[in-house]
Amino acid sequence: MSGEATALIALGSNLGDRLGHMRRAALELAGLGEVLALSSLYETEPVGGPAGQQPYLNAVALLAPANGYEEPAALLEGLLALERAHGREREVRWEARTLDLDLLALGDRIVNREGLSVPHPRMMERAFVLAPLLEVAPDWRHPVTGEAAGEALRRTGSSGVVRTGLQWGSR
Ligand code: A4P
Ligand code: MG
Repeated sequence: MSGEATALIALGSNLGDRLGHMRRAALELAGLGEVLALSSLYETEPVGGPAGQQPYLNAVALLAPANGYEEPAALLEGLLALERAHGREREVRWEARTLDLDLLALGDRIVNREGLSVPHPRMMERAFVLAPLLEVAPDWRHPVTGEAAGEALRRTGSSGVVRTGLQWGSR
C-alpha cells in the first residue's frame, strides 16, 4: 500500500477503429487514476499471432492509481473491465484485438501468480512496448534484473516500430 507507486500501462489495438479504441481507452483510464503522461501513438508490426493481421497502434500511459486501484490485482481487474467494454474477444493467443491493456509495472512491485505477472514477462523483449515507455519513463529500470528500458531497446532494435503524428485528440 505505498500509495506513491505509479503504474505503466501498455495500450494496443489492431482491429476495427484502432485510433478510436486508443483514444477512448486513454480517456477511460482516468477512471482508474490520474493519467500523468501519455506517449505518442506508434504504428507497429504484429509480433506473433496468426498471419495477415493489421499493424497495431501501441502506446504507454503513466498512471497514478486511484484509491481502490493501488494493488496490482485490482488495477488489472480494472484494465480487463475496460477491455471487455471495447468488445475484446479472446480465442486465439496473440490474435487481433480491439483493445489490449497490459499492466507493465507498478512501482517496484513483483508479482508472479496465476493470471497476474508484474512486471509484464515479455516487456523487455518488445520494442513496441519499450519505445513508447521511454517517452513517459525515460529512466525506468526493471525491478528484478536492473536493466534499463533504454538498454533493452538498444538490444531489441526498433525495427517495425514507427512513431506516428497521430493525436490523442482534445482531452
Ligand atoms: N495477465 C497476467 N499478467 C498480466 C499483466 N501484467 N497485464 C493475464 C495484463 N494481463 C496479464 O492476456 C492473457 C492474460 O494474461 C489476461 O487474462 C491476464 O489475466 P490477454 O490480454 O488475454 O492475451 P494476450 O494479450 O493475447 O496474451 P499475452 O500473452 O498477454 O500477450 P502479450 O505478450 O501481451 O502480447 N504485436 C504488436 N506489434 N503490438 C502488440 O501490442 N501484443 C501482443 C500480445 C502480441 N503482439 C503484438 C502486440
Ligand atoms: Mg493483454
